Amino acid sequence: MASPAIITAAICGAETTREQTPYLPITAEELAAEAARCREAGAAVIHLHVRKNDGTPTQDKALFQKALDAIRRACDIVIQTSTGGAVGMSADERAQPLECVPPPDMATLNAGSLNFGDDVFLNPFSLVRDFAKRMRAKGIAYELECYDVGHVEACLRLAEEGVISLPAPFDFVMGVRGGIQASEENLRFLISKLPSRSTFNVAGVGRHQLPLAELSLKLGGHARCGLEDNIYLSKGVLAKGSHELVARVAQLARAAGREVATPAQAREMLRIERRSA
Ligand code: KMH
Ligand code: ZN
Repeated sequence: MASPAIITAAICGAETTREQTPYLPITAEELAAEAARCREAGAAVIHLHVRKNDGTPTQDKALFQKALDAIRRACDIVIQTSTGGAVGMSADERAQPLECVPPPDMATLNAGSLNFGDDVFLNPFSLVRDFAKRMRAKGIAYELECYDVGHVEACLRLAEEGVISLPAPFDFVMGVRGGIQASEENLRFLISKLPSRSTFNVAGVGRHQLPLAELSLKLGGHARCGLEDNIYLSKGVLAKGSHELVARVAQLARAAGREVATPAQAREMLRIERRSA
């Protein structure tokens, strides 16, 4: 019997703009309302970025604190803060959400560098070691973000060094221009590299989001969806928020014979303590 499927809603991101979609949440209140709609639709985890009021991506601690507090008031969803931020940000800038009180349940740990469209997303080993140490000190669970197969292999080396411990939850981000592309063959290859008893989530970029979510759910993995990675529900039809994509992925999970995980089930599976607001 396959485990319940954890749906992660990436509701904001750093790259999607209001010009591309009017449904992008920006303020703490908008993020909290969207998080609650996603929870209602079947999401157990929110992958969280924040923006300044003008839409500029930021990793500002005070804005993360406001968003975390508002989401916690709105629902019981697991909150995974980004430590990736936007390309070009410094390590200290990116690490700010880890300083919030109480800390987020979870955070991303980006496992390696890559060309990111026309930019470069830098994650040298020194940064990964530093971020893993900061998360461990605060009791924050990590999801290992892998944009290519070498990043999965890098995680195995980091585990040998004692920087991370295995098994761990991996997230295969597929379809970034510069990373591994979104195909069944590539997903099966990534899964073949996964250390034993580790779990995988799949974040397909753009039009690959829903097909890759469906495939991941059939192969026993979890799925991430939302406006950070894809703004369309179907060809030419904007999703009126990440919750519409979550509802679709929840249908796909049930069709694949998977129960949709509640936040409480996700906390147990991801070994996360419930923190009070
Ligand atoms: N915005 C991307 C450059 C994360 O959240 O940890 C990185 C990102 C990854 O979104
Ligand atoms: Zn992100």
